[in-house]
Amino acid sequence: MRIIICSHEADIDGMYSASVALIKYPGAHISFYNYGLDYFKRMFDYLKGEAKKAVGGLVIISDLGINDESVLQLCIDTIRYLKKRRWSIIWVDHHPWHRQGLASIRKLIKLHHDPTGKKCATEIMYDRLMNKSKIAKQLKMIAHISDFMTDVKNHDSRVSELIHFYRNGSRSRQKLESLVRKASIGVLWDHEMQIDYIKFAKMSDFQKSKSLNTLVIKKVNSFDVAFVFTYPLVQASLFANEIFAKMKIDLVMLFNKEGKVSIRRNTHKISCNKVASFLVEGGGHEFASGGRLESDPRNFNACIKEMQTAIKRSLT
Ligand SMILES: [Mn+2]
Repeated sequence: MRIIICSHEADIDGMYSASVALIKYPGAHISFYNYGLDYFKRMFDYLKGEAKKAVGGLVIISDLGINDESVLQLCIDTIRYLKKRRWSIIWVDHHPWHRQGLASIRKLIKLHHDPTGKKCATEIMYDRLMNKSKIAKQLKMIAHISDFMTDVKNHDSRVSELIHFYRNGSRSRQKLESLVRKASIGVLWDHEMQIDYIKFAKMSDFQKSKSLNTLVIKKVNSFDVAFVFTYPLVQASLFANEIFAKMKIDLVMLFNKEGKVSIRRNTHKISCNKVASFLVEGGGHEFASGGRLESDPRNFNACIKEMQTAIKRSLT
């Protein structure tokens, strides 16, 4: 039987939740996606294509959620087609979902959704699929720390950085898949990753210092907010933590040349998710979220103004 794992390319949780699924189904095929209509379309087209080729199969979708109307119908059509071709679907996620979407999809498939903000996708995958495996247990603990940024001091961020590097480099798919496969057999780091990491570290240190030069601090209501332009190899969450460690900032908004925004907070008084909801395609969690800018990313002042407005609107 053909088994396909579709997971989120974004971070450790996306990778390790796929690894946990792979422990259960070692022969599975793996592919990675992200938020946005294009990615979901690509995923659903791929799945339909596979179901067309063969009757009977299993799809595991992980760490991705239906958060907008435009993907919902596509998703329902795909699920109906898969079921007609006698494929089963297991869907594991912890993101906030579009409400009707959640209700209608829940009726159709096995959906393990935990929106409490207490568990990451790898933990849900572990609970539901693989709670006897010691490797899976280790992976879910690492993913939790990385997702919720608890216990940061004991957290080895190199894997997160490497994922970021792979996503932005050549042979991206193969590199990510190899990381997932290695993790599924308990190899969390090896010589190949070490070589890649050294390459990455040199380039990203340079880009981090260039990014820091663009940092602007503004008062928004009573909060100190940092706005910073980030170069491609700068990983948003880790860089935000470095900024929080260096300066007294409540919120940081990072944006890149594609106009993509990442929002991270250092106070519980601001909801990142709410700020994001005032951006284009905004979404995410209370403590970490993202979206896109309408302004031209080359126009820093316009970008900062747009982000300031989003924060202000989130605070009323
Ligand atoms: Mn996740």
